[in-house]
Amino acid sequence: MRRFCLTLAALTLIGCGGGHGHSHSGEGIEISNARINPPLPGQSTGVAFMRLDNHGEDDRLLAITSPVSGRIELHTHLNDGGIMQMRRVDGIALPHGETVELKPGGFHVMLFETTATLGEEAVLTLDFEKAEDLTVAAPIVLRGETDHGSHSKSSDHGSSTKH
Ligand SMILES: [Cu+2]
Repeated sequence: MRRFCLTLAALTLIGCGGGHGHSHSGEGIEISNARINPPLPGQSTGVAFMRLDNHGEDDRLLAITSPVSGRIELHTHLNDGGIMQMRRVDGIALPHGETVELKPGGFHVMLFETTATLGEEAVLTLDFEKAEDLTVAAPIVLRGETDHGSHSKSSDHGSSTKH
């Protein structure tokens, strides 16, 4: 590919993107292991986790929406003098080529007044600063359970699984 780029550059006087081998947002962001923990008994707030692999350019996860919650916030955990505190964040940085894990004790997704029901699935729609929105069907499982099934992979067609 290198020789082709040099030839093309010589012929047309345009570069080949600086030689980083980066492509643009086409390779995109991959979501895996998305899952939702339903509220504990007597509570109404659920929490979602997932893994994000950014194969595209530097980006940010800005927001998440879902039919099972009218208000979803992105949170992180901070260790404040030995006490773990949750803080809302405006977004989660997704650097090019890196994996960001939303997991217990770190970044997580809070679903307020959620109707998420154990054993069902809910669609999460992720809004990014640059990349196109992605939807993922997340199984609703008890805390500690994970789902390694292929159906939790990100897909533009995932929303068809939700009634
Ligand atoms: Cu939180």
